[in-house]
Amino acid sequence: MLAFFTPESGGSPNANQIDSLYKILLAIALVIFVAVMGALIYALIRFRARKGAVPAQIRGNTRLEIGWTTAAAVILVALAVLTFAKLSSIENPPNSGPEGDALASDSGALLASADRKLPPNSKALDITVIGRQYIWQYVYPGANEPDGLGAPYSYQRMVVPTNTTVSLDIVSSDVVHAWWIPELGGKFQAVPGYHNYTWFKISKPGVYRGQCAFLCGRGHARMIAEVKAVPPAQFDAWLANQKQLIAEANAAAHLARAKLGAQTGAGQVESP
Ligand SMILES: [Cu+2]
Repeated sequence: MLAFFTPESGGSPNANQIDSLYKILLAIALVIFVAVMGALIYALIRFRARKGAVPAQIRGNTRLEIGWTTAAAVILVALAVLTFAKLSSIENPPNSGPEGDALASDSGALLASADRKLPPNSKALDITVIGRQYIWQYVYPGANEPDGLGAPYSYQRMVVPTNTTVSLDIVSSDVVHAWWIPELGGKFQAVPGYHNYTWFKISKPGVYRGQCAFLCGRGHARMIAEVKAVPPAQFDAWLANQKQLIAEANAAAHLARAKLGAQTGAGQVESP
């Protein structure tokens, strides 16, 4: 029941921290709500209008006013302290587990950016998330050409290893989209010409679902996203297979292009 009123969590430590912070604030707010409403209802009933009765005419109460101003300020300060105490574990990723560390690469120097938060040992699996009308593309490390081409990628479903800190670089190739897998943490916009960063670290294998959370056009509702966490060994096998499938598809496209060129006599069709 409580889960219905609070953020989704359970997939990644940052999502769990957001959830617990929300629950603490909710509890404090509930206590205040019940106290204020209780006092109001009590006053309504206890001092309701009666025939001939003249209500007490009270003009100000310095002690009471100082009291409620101070109490409100103390509550605000407490909430701020609590939020800042939790903030670091929401923004800063932890290190990968031992098996995940093998898959993470040292991205400290390569990806130096004030906005991108890296784990203490600066090793993470870096995945670029590209929003486009109307599908998500995920580009993995492993480009085999200097221009960055040849990197393995996937669409819609992102496969990641468990116990590995995954660092996301979120971009867009057309309009504004928003990346959001609720159980893995907060929502981040994919804005053309701009980079947004977030991270997650999944401990148990499973599928975590979400979808584009920013109206991006007529196909927006179909722009779903999925993160599938698998044990590191299985991830390695998936990535190798993905590379092979892409290479095969590229070879087939080359062949088809050459054939088409020969048929139409357009021998000057450029190969990419
Ligand atoms: Cu959208």
